[in-house]
Amino acid sequence: MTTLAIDIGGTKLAAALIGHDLQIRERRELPTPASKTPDALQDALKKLVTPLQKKARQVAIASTGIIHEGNLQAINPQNLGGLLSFPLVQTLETITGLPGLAVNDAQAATWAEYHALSDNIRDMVFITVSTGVGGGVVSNGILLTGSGGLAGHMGHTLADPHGPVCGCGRTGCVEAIASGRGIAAAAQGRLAGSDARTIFAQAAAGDGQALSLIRHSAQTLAHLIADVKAITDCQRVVIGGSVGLATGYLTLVKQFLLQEPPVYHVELSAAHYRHDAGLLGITLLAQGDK
Ligand code: ADP
Ligand code: BMX
Ligand code: ZN
Repeated sequence: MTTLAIDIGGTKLAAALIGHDLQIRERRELPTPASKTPDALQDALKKLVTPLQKKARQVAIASTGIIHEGNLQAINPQNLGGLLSFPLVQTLETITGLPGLAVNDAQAATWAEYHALSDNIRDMVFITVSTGVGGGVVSNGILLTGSGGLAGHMGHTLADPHGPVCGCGRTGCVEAIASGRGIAAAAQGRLAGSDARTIFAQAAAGDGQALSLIRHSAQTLAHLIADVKAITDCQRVVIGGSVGLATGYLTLVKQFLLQEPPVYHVELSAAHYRHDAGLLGITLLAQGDK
């Protein structure tokens, strides 16, 4: 059965047709509209999926936000231009006329990445460093989603009590420091107003401030990984998202993790499915794979 898979992130929307063979066909991308009202997101989704929907039998949505009973509730509305909530499944079922399913983007990506690991790994954690910092946990082979969809939202654990205020309402969350938006928000002077992609390019060109912003993000992520190891005793942590997959970032995170006591060390790897982990994970979940 062909699935119309959709990945809704804070920066980009992606959609593709994916068959039982898990091959991605006709992948499309659009920028995520930054608007407080749901209409802009609805219009963008319609534009994204209309060319694909005729060939699909179901629609499967991996989305940023807490996803519960088919609805999106932002934990950090700033990542979506202030949008607080959105009826995901209802909207996409109406647009496409197909039956729908929705799961958090990082939880979905976790499921795909778990399947890419060897069979002897039963406990793993996936972290996306992207517009925000999202995550997912597989414990003894089971994907944790929580009773209300919140499980794995480790971007909102405390990194620095004196750190920046996070859009979720807490102060000093990992996300407020380490995410693409967090990196960009801390930029000053010549780099003020630049996005994370530009800051990485500046770091590659030798800019000192850009390098230190990226190092601060990577160090914050390494501290989170040590906490995650203490909580889950996972055998692997997989890193995804455009910041997480950016050249040199994972190497830095590994270096910072080695500065922690050995009990907190865990093998780190880059997402096998790169930027498509969310699309593939939600397809696996929609196919009933558990
Ligand atoms: P989404 O959050 O929509 O899933 P991404 O995973 O692409 O999207 O993450 C978006 C964030 O990654 C933005 O902050 C953007 O500036 C940053 N980014 C995009 N491309 C790169 C890159 N090549 N290197 C570093 N950062 C990047
Ligand atoms: C935020 C939160 C998570 C999401 C994570 C990564 C919102 C809108 N999103 O912590 O649900 O998994 O960002 O999202 O509150 P991304 O857009 O960076 O992929
Ligand atoms: Zn937060």
